[in-house]
Amino acid sequence: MSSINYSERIPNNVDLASDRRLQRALEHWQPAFVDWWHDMGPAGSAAHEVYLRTATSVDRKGWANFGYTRMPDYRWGIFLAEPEAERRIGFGEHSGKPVWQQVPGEYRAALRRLIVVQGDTEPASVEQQRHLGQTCPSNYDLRNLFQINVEEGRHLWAMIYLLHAYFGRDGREEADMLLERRSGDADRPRILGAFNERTPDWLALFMFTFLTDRDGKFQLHSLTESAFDPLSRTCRFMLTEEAHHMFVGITGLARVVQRTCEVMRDHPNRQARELGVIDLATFQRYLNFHFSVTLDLFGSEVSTNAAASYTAGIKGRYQEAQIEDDHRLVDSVRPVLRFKEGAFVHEEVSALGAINERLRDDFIADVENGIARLNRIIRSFQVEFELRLPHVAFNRKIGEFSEIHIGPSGEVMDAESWQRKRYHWLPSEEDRDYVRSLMPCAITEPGHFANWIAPPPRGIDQRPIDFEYVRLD
Ligand code: BYC
Ligand code: FE
Ligand code: FE
Repeated sequence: MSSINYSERIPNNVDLASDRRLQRALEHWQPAFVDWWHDMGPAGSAAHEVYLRTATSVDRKGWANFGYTRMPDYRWGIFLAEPEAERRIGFGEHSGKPVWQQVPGEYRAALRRLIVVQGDTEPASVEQQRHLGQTCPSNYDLRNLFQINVEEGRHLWAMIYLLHAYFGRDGREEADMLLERRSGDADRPRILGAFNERTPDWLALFMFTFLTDRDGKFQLHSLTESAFDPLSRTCRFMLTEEAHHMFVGITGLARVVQRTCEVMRDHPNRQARELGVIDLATFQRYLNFHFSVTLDLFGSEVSTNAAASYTAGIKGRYQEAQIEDDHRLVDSVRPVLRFKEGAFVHEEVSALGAINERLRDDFIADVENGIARLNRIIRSFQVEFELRLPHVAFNRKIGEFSEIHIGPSGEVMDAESWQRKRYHWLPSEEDRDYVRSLMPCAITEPGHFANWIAPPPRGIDQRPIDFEYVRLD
């Protein structure tokens, strides 16, 4: 069961061949996916041979498989983690009953919506990152970008499979629409805010993979808890891919910080920008931006959608089984930060309503670990600067704080003052132009790195840093 059959047109470990109708439907969708990849996938990359990892099975050993592939030939497929014998529902009103192998009619619409929202983010991120190959800081980084892109493409396949296999005709229609929306498009945008923002440069990419892919981690974790077992198994396998995306994010940011600090140490009387590296103030503004748009991805602080999903058993909490409570939460409360009559207050609300907020808190704690790591690097160079996450209410577009104006330290202000200060806190066009000016072209010669980023401590798959990870045409 765990090994993946690559001799089929659509590699899979779900015995697709035994369901001809489904197989035909997916084979019908496949060319549209390939067209989408051609139009919206990494620009100008079709002839490159990329040292990619491809899953051969869904257990740990299955990841050891690296080799050169042209991306259009990548074998996107359908891989579910092994079923867990006798798995039971771990939360909500059906707690303790066996998990579902089919979608219960009453939850069909809600489940489909979650799967569509999840699926929509995957191609969106590929679209957002489409041009970054043309300004990569090294051959090594180019390979990592492409690895992420093909895996996000596969994450789309993961959701498409569920839509086709379990949601009939409306599932197929949703699957088609997932290839029709476009990140940032005025008429047919992607569903969630952050996925319509641009990822115009590599600092933005590392912020995105550090923060927004980490939203992916937490959302996928809560979907692995789902009573709908095929969704749980799909997400469990996706999480093994996600780890690399976040690795690219945190190590990318660490290398940027390291390089800036090295250069500042060596030239104590000069400005970072004169020296062609990213100044930490700009770095902080990028962090403020990406953190705040990613917080929005968790939805409203108090959400009836989230309460209903939890009660139904379709979306749980992060590491549900390790939480010590009744896993039903009918009578539980939780303090949530709200804005009432001009001030922040902690208010007790029903724990069910605060499910999104809880996941956001888990996410923030995880992000804090990464920030601490970056600050340790800064301190090791004795540079006077401390990166800080902005206040949760800063620059929010969704939820409790979307209508108010709050500075990064939580200061309450009017709209006009906020607008005046905006570019102290968020990247300005000038900041973005400066960052882009550091990245005029792709650096692809193995072992060479742009001036603004330190080389990684080690290569991929135990290869040397100057290994030719991408063979250009
Ligand atoms: N932008 O009760 P509310 C990833 C909508 S990332 C626009 O506040 P709910 C990846 C919401 O849809 C993980 N709209 O929130 C990372 C609802 O609209 P409807 C992606 C938003 O429903 C990097 C209304 O506001 N996966 O995988 O509890 C690269 C009120 O909703 C936003 C998931 O998100 C927003 N930010 O929670 C590649 C998991 N926020 O339905 C990939 C699946 C809310 O009333 N999705 N709205 O028209 C979910 O669990 C939930 O849909 C959300 C929202 C957590 C997103
Ligand atoms: Fe993904
Ligand atoms: Fe990802």
